[in-house]
This record gives sequence, C-alpha cells and structure tokens, in this order.
Amino acid sequence: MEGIDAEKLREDFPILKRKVNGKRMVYLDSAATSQKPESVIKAIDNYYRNYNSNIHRGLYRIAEEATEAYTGSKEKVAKLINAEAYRNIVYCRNTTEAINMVALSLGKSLLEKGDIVLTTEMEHHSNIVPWQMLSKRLGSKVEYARLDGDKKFIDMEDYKSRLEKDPKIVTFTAASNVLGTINDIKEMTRLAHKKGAVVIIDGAQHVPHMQMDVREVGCDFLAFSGHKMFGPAGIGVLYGKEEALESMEPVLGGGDMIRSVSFAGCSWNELPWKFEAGTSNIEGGIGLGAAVDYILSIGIGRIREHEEELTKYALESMAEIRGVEVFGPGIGETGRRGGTISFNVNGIHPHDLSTIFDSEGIAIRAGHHCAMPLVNSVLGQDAVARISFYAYNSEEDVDAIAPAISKAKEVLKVS
Ligand code: C6P
Repeated sequence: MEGIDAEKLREDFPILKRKVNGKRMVYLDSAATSQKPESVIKAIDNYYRNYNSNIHRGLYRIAEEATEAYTGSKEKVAKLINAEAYRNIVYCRNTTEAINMVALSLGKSLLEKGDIVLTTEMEHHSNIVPWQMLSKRLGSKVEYARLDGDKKFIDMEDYKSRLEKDPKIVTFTAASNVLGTINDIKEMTRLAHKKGAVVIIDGAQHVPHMQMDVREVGCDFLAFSGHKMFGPAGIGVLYGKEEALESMEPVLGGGDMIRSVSFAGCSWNELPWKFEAGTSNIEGGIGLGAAVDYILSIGIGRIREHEEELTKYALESMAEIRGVEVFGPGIGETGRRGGTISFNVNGIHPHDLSTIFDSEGIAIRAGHHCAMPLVNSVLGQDAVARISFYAYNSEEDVDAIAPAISKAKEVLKVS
C-alpha cells in the first residue's frame, strides 16, 4: 500500500494554508473535529447555488436532485461501514444524538427497574449520561467495565464477569478519545450477544480513521459524527440492523416520518425516514456524502496506516522529553491504539501548555475531553493535554511538538 503524502494532501484543505500567530498552522485536534477538504465545501456550496430545495416533497427537478443527493449520501455511508443498505442509515445531529435516540426509544421500552446497562470506564459523556438519565427515570442501573491495571485496555475478565449479570444493553466505544485505545469490538459484541444483550457501539473515533465493518462486527447499533470525518457539523449517523430499527419507536414525531396521519392516529414511514422528523439537514447529508467520497478516494486502510506510523513517531519523540507522561497504549502497542495521544508535562497545567502551543501556531486540546470519569477517577488527573492526528498531519507537525514543550518549560520556568 502506497503511503499518504500528507504535505500534498494538506493542499486540499483551505484552512491549513492560513497562518496562526504568524506561524504555519499545525492542527493537532482532529479528535475534536476534523478540517474540511475543498471537495466537501464545494459540494455544500453547489447544493445552495444549484439545487437548493426540500427533499421528499417537491415533484420538480431541483427537489428530485436534492432528494437523490441526500439519499445517495446514505448509500455512500452504508458502503463505508459495509451496512446492508441505506435503509439502515439514520441521520441525526451527531454521535451524542444517535446514542440518545437509542436510549430514549429502545432503552425506554426495554429497560425495567433494576435492569443493567453495561458500559465501560473509558466512555465519552455521550455514552454515560443518556444511560444515567434513563436510570433516574426507570430505576435501571449503569455498570462500568473496568480498565486493566495499566489503565490502557478494558479488563476483559471484568467485562465478562459483568456480562454474567445479564445486562439488557451493552454499549462501548470502539476507540477512546482520551487513551487512543482501540477496543476488540467484535469479541466484545460476540460475548454480549451470547448473553442476549443489545449492543450499541460508539464509533466517533473509529469510523473516520480505520475500517469499520458493521456486518463483521455484528453490532445492533453504531453511532458516529460527520464532523470528525471531513464532513460538516450537525450531521451524524445512527446505523441500526433492520430488525433493531424496526423494533424501535420513533423519538420525534412530525412531517416526513409518517406514512399516513388522520385525526384518529398515524402510522410510520419506512426505514430510515421513520426516524427523521421534519426537514432534514440536507446540506449536512450532501456534505457527508462528499466526505465519504474523499475518504474512499484516499483509502481508509491508507489513513489508518499513515496515522499508525505518525503515532509511533510521536510516541518515540515524546519518550525522549523529560517530564512527559503519556497515557494509553505505548510505543510497542500502536496496533491497538489510534492517533490520539493524551499526555501531561510535569509541573505545567495542560491549559497553560495549550496556550503556549497556540502561540506557536499549534492547536491541541486540554481538559477532561468530555470523559471526566476516565480522566479524573481512573487516570487521577484534573485535565490532560491531547494531540490527535488525521490523514493531513505529517512528521513536520509532530516535529513541532518537542520545541513547543521546551518553550512552555522555559516560559513557566520548569526544568
Ligand atoms: N469527542 C473530543 O474532543 P459529538 O460531539 O456528538 O459529535 O461526539 C461525541 C463523542 C462521542 N464519543 C466519542 C468517543 C467522542 O470522542 C465524542 C466527541 C470530542 O474528544 C468532542 S468532546
């Protein structure tokens, strides 16, 4: 497989041409949101300039073109994750909304007082809070599979022993936004299904970066966000197996999600439209379709390979710097981690570090990364600094890290 020429790929991204504080912009926060290539920006621009209209409503040329482009984008998304068909692809706002939809619909109908939802200690808030909210209403319980002693991977013995309590729902992230850890989602799904649980996977940090094959994994649901995979904000995906989606009641009611309505009642539209009430985020769907085209034009396997090499290079270079503590899988374990590296520098608060990085034109994130239970209780940190890669990052970007840390030490008088 031919490697990615990141410096060349960078040219596809208008924003990466700008300077920050007079310096070449080094964008190392793609786990928060990715930058957008020209092709995605153009696809949205083209929709508004040439065929802006509502979908599923007008019997005229541009409305048909918009409907076709929107539905066509679902076919592309289905292809990317090897879903059965576009019927299985429900659009919503983001990963958070996708997980909430399942919680509010399936969760509400499936769970009774005392029932268990099993998740893990490495989840983003979006895969904790909806289940805690549900437990307040229904009296259900949330359990968390523990991390191993090194705080890198899920402790599979603990996971298996919690499955013995017969949770009704099992939900976990495919890849951690803090540790970078890639979970064995196929095995975790197999084990949960053996116990009869419904399996929901948070794919926010996985789908943009490596091959996701929902039919091979076998999960019932998968949630992910368009904005983390070169697409626009405000469009997210809930994939569901057909029988799982058919068994779910819609969360929102209104236009487009119905087959018929009378004063006496209503019946639901076919999949996936049953879950998309009101006018959809049409530009978002079209933009996401262009984003998937872009991913496929590079090759998801090449993206993964590039990021793994970059991660190895970054971990090696960070290991040389005094006072740097890296969280998550190490240099010899890059096959089991993505390109998200959380770290701290002894004696420097991550927020200060981030500000000094910014003065060098480098964008990193610092904080709890919407994973407070993991960062505070498991890692024992108030906050961590985080760099995260995507296909457009290069070794030159990684080479900017060490001098920025040196500058922070110098400014803050830390040895
Ligand atoms: N993590 C980060 O900087 P939304 O906000 O709904 O698009 O994605 C939520 C989400 C869910 N799961 C995981 C594993 C995630 O990483 C995220 C988003 C961003 O880490 C913003 S907090």
